[in-house]
Amino acid sequence: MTNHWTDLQHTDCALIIGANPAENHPISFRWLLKARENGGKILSVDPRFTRTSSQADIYAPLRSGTDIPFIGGLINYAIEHDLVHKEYVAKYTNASFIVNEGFTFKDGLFSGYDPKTRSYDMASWSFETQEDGTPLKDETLQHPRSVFQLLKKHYSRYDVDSVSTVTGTPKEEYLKVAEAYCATGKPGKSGTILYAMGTTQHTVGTQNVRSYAMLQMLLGNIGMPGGGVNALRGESNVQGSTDFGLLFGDLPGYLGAPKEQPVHATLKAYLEKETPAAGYWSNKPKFVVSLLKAWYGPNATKDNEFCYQYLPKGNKNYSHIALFNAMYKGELTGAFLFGTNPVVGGPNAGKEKEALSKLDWLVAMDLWETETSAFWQKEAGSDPSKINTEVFLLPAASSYEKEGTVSNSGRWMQYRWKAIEPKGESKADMEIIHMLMQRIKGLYKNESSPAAKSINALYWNYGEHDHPEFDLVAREINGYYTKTGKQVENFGMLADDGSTCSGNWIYSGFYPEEGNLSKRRDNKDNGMGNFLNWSYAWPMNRRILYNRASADPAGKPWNKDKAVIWWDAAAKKWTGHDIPDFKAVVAPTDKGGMNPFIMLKDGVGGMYAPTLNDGPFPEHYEPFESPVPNAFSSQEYNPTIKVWGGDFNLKGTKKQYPIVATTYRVSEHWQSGSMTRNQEWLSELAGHMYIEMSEELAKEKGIKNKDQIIVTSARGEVKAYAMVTKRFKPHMINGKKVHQIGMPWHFGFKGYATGDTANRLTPHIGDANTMIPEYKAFLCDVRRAD
Ligand SMILES: Nc1nc2c(c(=O)[nH]1)N[C@H]1C(S)=C(S)[C@@H](COP(=O)(O)OP(=O)(O)OC[C@H]3O[C@@H](n4cnc5c(=O)[nH]c(N)nc54)[C@H](O)[C@@H]3O)O[C@H]1N2
Ligand SMILES: Nc1nc2c(c(=O)[nH]1)N[C@H]1C(S)=C(S)[C@@H](COP(=O)(O)OP(=O)(O)OC[C@H]3O[C@@H](n4cnc5c(=O)[nH]c(N)nc54)[C@H](O)[C@@H]3O)O[C@H]1N2
Ligand SMILES: [Mo]
Repeated sequence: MTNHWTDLQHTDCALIIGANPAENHPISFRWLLKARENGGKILSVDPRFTRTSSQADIYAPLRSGTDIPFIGGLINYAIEHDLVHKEYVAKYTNASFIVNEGFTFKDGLFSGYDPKTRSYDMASWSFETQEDGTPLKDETLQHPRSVFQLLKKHYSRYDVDSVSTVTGTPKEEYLKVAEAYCATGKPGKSGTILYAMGTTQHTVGTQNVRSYAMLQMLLGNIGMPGGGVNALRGESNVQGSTDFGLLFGDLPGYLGAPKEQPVHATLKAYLEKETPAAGYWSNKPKFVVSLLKAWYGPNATKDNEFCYQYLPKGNKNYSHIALFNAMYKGELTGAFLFGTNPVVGGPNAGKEKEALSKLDWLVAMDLWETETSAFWQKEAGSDPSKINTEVFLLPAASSYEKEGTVSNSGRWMQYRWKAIEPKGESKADMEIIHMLMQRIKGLYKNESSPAAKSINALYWNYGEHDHPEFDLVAREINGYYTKTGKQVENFGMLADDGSTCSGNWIYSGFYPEEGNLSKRRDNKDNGMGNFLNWSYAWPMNRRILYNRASADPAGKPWNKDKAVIWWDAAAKKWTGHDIPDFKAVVAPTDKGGMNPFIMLKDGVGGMYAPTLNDGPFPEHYEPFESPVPNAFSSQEYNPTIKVWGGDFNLKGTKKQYPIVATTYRVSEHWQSGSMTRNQEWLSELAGHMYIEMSEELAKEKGIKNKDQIIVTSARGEVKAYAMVTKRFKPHMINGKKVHQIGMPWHFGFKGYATGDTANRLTPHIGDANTMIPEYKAFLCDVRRAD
């Protein structure tokens, strides 16, 4: 989230698209309902009428996989109706930048496309530059090659009629959303966009999010209280885990992992290649060297490149989809699963289960025996006599049985005290890893192979025995001065000469000498719902990112009732209810004083993003499997997604599978269900796998409510109960009726509430930038079971 939960109360309009927070993020509604008490509106855009929709002022349905036309249409509407916040756009975004002549867009393709590699050469997407290397600008936004004019042209194709025939959203509903939301373009008004998996789990997931960011910038909504682009994060600590490098291409703190290539061959070369000349990332060497010092301690010296060579430098794609493809081909020997259940949660789960049987060994750390650690059992439909995988199950302690921190969607890092002792032999994950590492170090102690060297160099100083000290890890994450051992104040103090260490620069500041700030619980409101002494928010305890943009170029809030920070001319500093984006003494007239987007090289928001794999502007492509041709171009699906062939990747045709399907969550269950289907009372509340469908489709197929039905896709089939409901309605797409069904993905064969796994149906295909699977839009067919 650019903003945070309590901040939602300040919104004039909440556009909830691709999320169902009433069920999946219920606390949000406490603040959304408060916003409504203050006159704010709630909009819900979802293929099905959800519990969120039931609380909304306006509900608009859309066909799964058509968010870009939906938002592209709003961008067009805002421009056409002159609702754009012009000063904000001209000053705080790259809309004024001039794009090179070589940039073109034709029939769904941007310039530089190579069909053989299914990728772009991005050279022609760059900006024209002035002599000093900075982009050429036209702040009147009139230049035909200014980002603004190119954007206007691009989205002029997304007029209301075209949009409505592709999305299936009735025109009347669409216009209601457009009018309500685009009204937030008025200076001083703020609208928030709340999104989650309905947005991201698509082959165009990243561009879906981009389209939200662009709309928000056009309307001047980023940096404002009650504004922003707000990802409602999923698992309790998924924000923390991405911050700490869980994504395969990242080291902690979003530092890109080095690759096996000449430009990354040495630390010096890596830093030269990866450090931009301007913007906050120009400090990257300080963060990288401090990270290496945290990991390798005194063994990391200037002379040995701070142990840089011990970092793995992989060139492969290590995403979930790629790993399971490799496993299926027999390229992996073993796997460690730390709290994950892919036999229920993975795309094309039937095949992922098969892939597990190609392993020699599998270690699962979990609270329960799950469908995954039991994949070889008869109950799973497997023949144990034919499976050679040796499975180890290490019992893990639950979140209540250990201490640690959890970072919520609003970036608040909150410490949690241990409530009870772990049951039986179960142990905290950190303890398991610590014990493993002690043993591994013992085994390699006297060896000198390259692998042994890197293990021996690792500075594992978290306690001598089998019990690691949480506090030592926490202190190292913040970082300290290597000479004195004193905690650094924040990441501003980190250095690239080995005199500081920090396990994750973005969190540096949470644990200064005075103590662990994630333990703070002072609920005094510092104004505008920013509780600055409650826990710690990264970066620098800042609660609203890009908050500089809540004030006009001179530093005066766009709206005095929505003031977050402002320039106090007499005191010569920024002041207010939050921590400003840059040093408080940088005046609006100083260099950088008008640049709210400090992480970006140019200091302004990227209305145009010449760095994404699938293009600088979001463009509509149909999902990998779609019931209709693409009405906007002859590119059927995203031309830059990686399509692995083979039987892991079967693709259904619209002839055989004419119905759109989507998957989602319910309040009563959590994820793959291990946590909830093992609880009797929750199992009782939602005990069976079911499929939601419209009355119209049920009638066509001769299906009645509660009938047993079979849903098939190119990957497999599931049996379930029919839930015939008014929540789904057929979409009218280009004058043709298209049906959509939906189903929860929580079920499996373990626990009390069992049922067929929805993911037997889903495709093994992912987004062009992140590889997140396309769980939200695929094709299927439905019939009665008898
Ligand atoms: N009770 C409960 N709460 C949870 C979870 C849980 O399992 N149970 N899981 C947690 C996790 S890990 C996550 S990631 C979050 C996920 O939170 P959400 O994203 O809210 O979860 P979903 O229910 O998967 O999807 C949200 C909505 O997207 C809609 N949708 C489907 N296709 C599209 C589309 O193409 N466009 C649009 N605009 N909408 C579409 C679905 O109908 C659904 O209502 O929830 C978290 N909270
Ligand atoms: N079709 C479809 N599939 C989806 C999605 C969808 O919307 N549709 N959503 C996707 C999303 S957003 C997500 S996040 C993934 C989730 O996929 P998974 O992460 O595989 O699913 P979870 O059920 O959250 O698995 C967590 C496991 O961790 C265990 N666990 C809980 N606490 C601890 C702990 O402290 N330590 C350890 N070691 N284990 C613990 C639980 O018992 C459980 O078995 O699923 C994805 N799959
Ligand atoms: Mo998630």
